[in-house]
Amino acid sequence: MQWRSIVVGLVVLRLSLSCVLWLAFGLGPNVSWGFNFHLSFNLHKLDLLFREEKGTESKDNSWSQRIQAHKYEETATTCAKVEEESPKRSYLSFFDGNKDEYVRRYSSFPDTLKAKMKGMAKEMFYFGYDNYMKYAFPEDELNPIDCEGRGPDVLNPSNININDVLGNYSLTLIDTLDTLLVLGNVTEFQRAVKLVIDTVSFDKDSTVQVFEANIRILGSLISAHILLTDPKHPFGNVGFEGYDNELLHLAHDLAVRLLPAFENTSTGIPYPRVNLKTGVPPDSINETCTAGAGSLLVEFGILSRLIGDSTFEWVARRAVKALWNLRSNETGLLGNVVNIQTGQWVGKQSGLGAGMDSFYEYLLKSYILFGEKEDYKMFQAAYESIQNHLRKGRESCNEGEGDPPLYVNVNMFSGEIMNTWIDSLQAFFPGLQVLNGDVDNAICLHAFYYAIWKRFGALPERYNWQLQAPDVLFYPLRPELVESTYLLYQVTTLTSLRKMPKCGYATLHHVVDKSKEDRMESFFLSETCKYLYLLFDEDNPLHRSDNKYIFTTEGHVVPIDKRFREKQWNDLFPCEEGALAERKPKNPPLPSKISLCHRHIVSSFSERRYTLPLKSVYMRQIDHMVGLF
Ligand code: DMJ
Repeated sequence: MQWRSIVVGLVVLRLSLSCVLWLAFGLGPNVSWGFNFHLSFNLHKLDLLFREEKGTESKDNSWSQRIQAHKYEETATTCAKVEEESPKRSYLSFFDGNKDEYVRRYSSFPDTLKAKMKGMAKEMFYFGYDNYMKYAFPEDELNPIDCEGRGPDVLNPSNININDVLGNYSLTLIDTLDTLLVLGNVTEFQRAVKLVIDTVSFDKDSTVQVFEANIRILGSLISAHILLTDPKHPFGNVGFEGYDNELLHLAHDLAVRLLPAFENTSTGIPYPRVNLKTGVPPDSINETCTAGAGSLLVEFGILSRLIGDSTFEWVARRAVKALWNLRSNETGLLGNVVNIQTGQWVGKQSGLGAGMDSFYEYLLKSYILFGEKEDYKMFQAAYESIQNHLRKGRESCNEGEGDPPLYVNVNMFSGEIMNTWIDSLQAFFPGLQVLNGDVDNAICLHAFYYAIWKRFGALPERYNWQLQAPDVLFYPLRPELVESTYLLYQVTTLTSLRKMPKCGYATLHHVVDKSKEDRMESFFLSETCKYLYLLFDEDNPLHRSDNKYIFTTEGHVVPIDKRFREKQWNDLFPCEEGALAERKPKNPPLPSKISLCHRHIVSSFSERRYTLPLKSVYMRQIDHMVGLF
């Protein structure tokens, strides 16, 4: 609708002028992307200012202090208590005499800089991609320090860190296909597609994780196939003569090879791994994580609807439903590891990061894509349990007193806090909150992760919020923070990605001493670079209001298309009881608050009177809380 576009346009304009880059410029002392910003940021001075202004000390009633006092006494640090600022201080004006460092730092983002960032994101992608093609293809990954290819670790089958992901199927090339289109490189996209068609086979003696093969390979193949054949031609006419649905056939072939994971399981929850030639290995464990088993529906569902065979969607849905039925009656929460035969929870930790993240993500994204109301009901119930049991801190992100909101890891049955770390995978959650229309909570959680980024110039795999220190130190170039940033329609820079050895970008082994590992995971090109580029490419076809797309959990672009909302079969779930067996209306509307990947901003944003998405005082509090000053 016209009026809607105008409102959205105005909101976006306002954001880009005034709210925007509390992210981009807040790079802290560790980071710079090859150039210096004029704004100097004297943390010591700011700290003094903060102390003077606030009287600084926290009250005893904060949840984090209670934990510190009772359980983890080795930590002396406290979370600063924030009092309400007077309106005069709260609604800092853009023109308010440069008194506030945060406003000065984050309130503008020149077009020239944006263009420069866009160019750098592109360069970064091509440095990794070209070198992968030069030194590593047809192997799965590039070792960016030795400039060599890497395939499965055949000498050590128990090396699941590598073997879960690398299947001897040119992983990086496949995972990267749609990023080439997002960057506007149709020629290379077509060349890459032809290479995949000509060289890739899944008839391999590789034992891979079902989840990883699904999100990185299957998801990319169907995304590239859809974009190739999309009659709307969002990226121009990218199809080529002679294309005969080969990518779809490859996707189907792979999915068939994954199906044994869903057999001989008494719960319907799949085995975690399959051998692409022989099926489930005889010595397979009976345990899987919730995200691994419950995040297959987007790719499997699209495949089913593309080829008119309900099998794939059916097994994926059955797994989701089985997991869902095992949630705690008390808290409504799920654990992170489950036995697929007994349905017993082996891991009772409930959080938003590793082992659980994309389970929640796919409940909502499945609904957005397929319009099955049951998916949305599950998502809403899960979200409510998360807010009730995982979320700590003050009630409102941008108002009131107390610690900033934070999502902790709790016991799924009792709701008690199990540890004091959060992981870097959880940084995706603000993006999901945006899709769910909960922008306020998204802002605070994003700000927390961003503060950690500022401190280390990367996200440590695990950060201990009580000790204000990383628990697990590596950073494998993950996309989650930039993904959320993109979905918050902000612009940022992930400056520390300048970990450029000889021929690619290397995993940071240690976020403090910045030592590196010789590995560049495929999601760096498929997700991290893609989201970075999109942040700065305002004119990208994906941002046109007539184009509605969603990103899979691996960042693959999929159109929200009527044809995915129309089933070609009558009884999708003949064996399911209850809600999943219900006949659904054909095209239920999207929830009104959902913001898809083109630039729709929830309207309450435009009503705000302050210039930054998060008041300076709260940003300062978060920075203080992660030990930035
Ligand atoms: C990606 O492979 C996907 O985003 C997945 O859902 C979990 N995270 C990794 C990258 O960190």
